[in-house]
Amino acid sequence: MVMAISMIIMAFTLSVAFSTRQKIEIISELKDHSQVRLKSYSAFNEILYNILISNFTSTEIKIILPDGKWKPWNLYGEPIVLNDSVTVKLRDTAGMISPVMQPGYMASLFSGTGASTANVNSFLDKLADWQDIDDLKRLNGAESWEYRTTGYPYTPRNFFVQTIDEIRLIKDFDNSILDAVRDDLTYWGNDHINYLTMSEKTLRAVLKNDKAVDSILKMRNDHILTGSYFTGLTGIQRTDTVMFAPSGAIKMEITSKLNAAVDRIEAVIAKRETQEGPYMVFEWKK
Ligand SMILES: [Ca+2]
Repeated sequence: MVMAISMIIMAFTLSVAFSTRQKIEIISELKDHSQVRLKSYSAFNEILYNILISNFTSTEIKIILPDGKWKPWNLYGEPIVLNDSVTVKLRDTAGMISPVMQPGYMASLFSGTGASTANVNSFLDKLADWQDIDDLKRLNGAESWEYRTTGYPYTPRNFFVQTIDEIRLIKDFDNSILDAVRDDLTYWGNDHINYLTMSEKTLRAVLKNDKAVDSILKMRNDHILTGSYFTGLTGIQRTDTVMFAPSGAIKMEITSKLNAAVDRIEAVIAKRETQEGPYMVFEWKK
């Protein structure tokens, strides 16, 4: 009898201890989650502040430190370690490729993934048909008839794509091609491009000159890359659409981690004053 009672008491004590331990684990996990969220938002504010008050070089933001010295934050997507738990990637959107403004460069990026020339050309025709207002099919294109007769539940928009991922809706499109270059595409197309803030992948795809790209990357790493050096290496001159300066529309990707908790913010911020405030938020993804 005594034995049975002490067994019951032991089982009860064990179960209380187990559920308490579980509760403590859940509470500490929740605490981690709210802390990483806080860290992401605080990083967002710090970056926004720095974008608004700092000077831009051709490839970087110069962050002024309290002692008057400065440190560079690159605008071509190399990870920047903000503190123990937060890493940030900043991209000048002028160094990214827009499917609306630079479809040819997007095709070069696609070719860089190993897509065949025939596939890329066929995609370009279909993209053009998707966006042009008429219903006249290009050589390798597709208009409403081609979509309807092959079982697609929709037809082309006949207007510019509204997001990058809308490209996935284009007839016969291979999603893995877009996945491979998604980070280098932007919807916030600029009227000018800045080669100096392109990623290595984009530079190799659009310049098709590995030797020049190697020199560009080396100079950029040494913080000495300028427009004139770039022109010297590639022959590409500054024009109305080619500028060797960031656009002021900056994409930021913030990742905060604490133990198993992860929080991400992705946003495109433009350094552009309106009546409502000193900046604009073009895109916000949490
Ligand atoms: Ca069309």
